[in-house]
Amino acid sequence: MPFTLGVHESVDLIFPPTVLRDALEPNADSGDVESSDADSIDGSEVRVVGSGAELEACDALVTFAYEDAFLTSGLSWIHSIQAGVDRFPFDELESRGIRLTNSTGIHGDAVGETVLGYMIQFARRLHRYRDRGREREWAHPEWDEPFTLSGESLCVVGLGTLGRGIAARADACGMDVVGVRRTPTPVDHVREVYTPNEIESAVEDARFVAVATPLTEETRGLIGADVLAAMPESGYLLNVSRGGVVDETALLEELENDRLAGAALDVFETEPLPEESPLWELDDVIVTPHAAAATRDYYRRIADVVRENRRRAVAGEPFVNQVV
Ligand code: NDP
Ligand code: 7N6
Repeated sequence: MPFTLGVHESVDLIFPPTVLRDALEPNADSGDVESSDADSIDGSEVRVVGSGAELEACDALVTFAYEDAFLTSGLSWIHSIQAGVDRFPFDELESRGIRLTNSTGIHGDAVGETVLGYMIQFARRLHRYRDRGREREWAHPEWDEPFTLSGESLCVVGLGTLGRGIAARADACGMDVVGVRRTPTPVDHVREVYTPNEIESAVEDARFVAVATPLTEETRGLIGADVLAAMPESGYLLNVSRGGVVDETALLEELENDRLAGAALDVFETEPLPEESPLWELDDVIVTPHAAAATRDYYRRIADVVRENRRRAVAGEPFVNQVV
């Protein structure tokens, strides 16, 4: 059955749409494919599309953005190049019979390394040397500021692809790792798994709390004033999930009143983080621009998931990573 797959131009925020289109060619690895906007594959096509009438020629769409036009273009399947699909209208998609798949499963190493990097920066004070180096300032830290990760504690909230990637790396550094998720079954590299109603106990001894849940009705504001207050004053909050999972106002208040040592934030209530946000100015806050998962191999990992689901779509088999 011929199958036309659109690669939406919005993926350009993460990688050029043409590299994904080319990677979805059957003989992409041989490098002998001449690129064009609509290459033929076994009677099927992959083409880069915008949001206009060209969408109507597609059976399925791979996209970064969500747009209402996707609902009325005759698509049967939408693939999000993000794991987080909180911006998609699940009910609308379901009622129109449009299936939605996401990209969970591909980010464990990149985000795991980013979070490990945050913890190393804070422990070894690397972010401060970088700041001071800009002023050509040769300044030692206070004697009791630097520490090592070994023997320190980490609480990972959300123990899926991201959370496990973080936990494995922390464990390898000799950290004591606990975690939180709704299903309280054991997880490799995690000493104890708490449920969300026990979250304050889970964070009370944690030098670092890493947030890695999806944004859902249950997790919106999950890390609020109470949870932040339950953390030790020497604690650092690390958020790589979605801005809405953490109460940013409460976090700022804790940081400005020295009731938390610092934070590393990849995601924010408003993105890009507004220029006037005080978070930019704080010495012990690391801001990364929603880039914790960035890697030049991103498109290849997306291509693997999409290729498999395209095969399943044509064969009438159930999808992997199906959300709706
Ligand atoms: P997974 O689905 O693999 O894991 C989600 C985890 O969260 C599961 O362990 C789940 O366990 C847990 N969880 C769900 N609800 C709750 C809750 N109420 N309280 C505690 N834990 C909960 O997703 P990923 O790890 O792939 O991604 C997680 C999210 O991270 C994405 O949805 C996305 O928003 C964000 N993300 C951000 C990236 C970035 O670039 N910064 C990159 C990739 C993802 P259980 O069901 O047992 O509760
Ligand atoms: C693209 C970010 C997700 O949810 O937000 C992330 O997967 C991906 C680099």
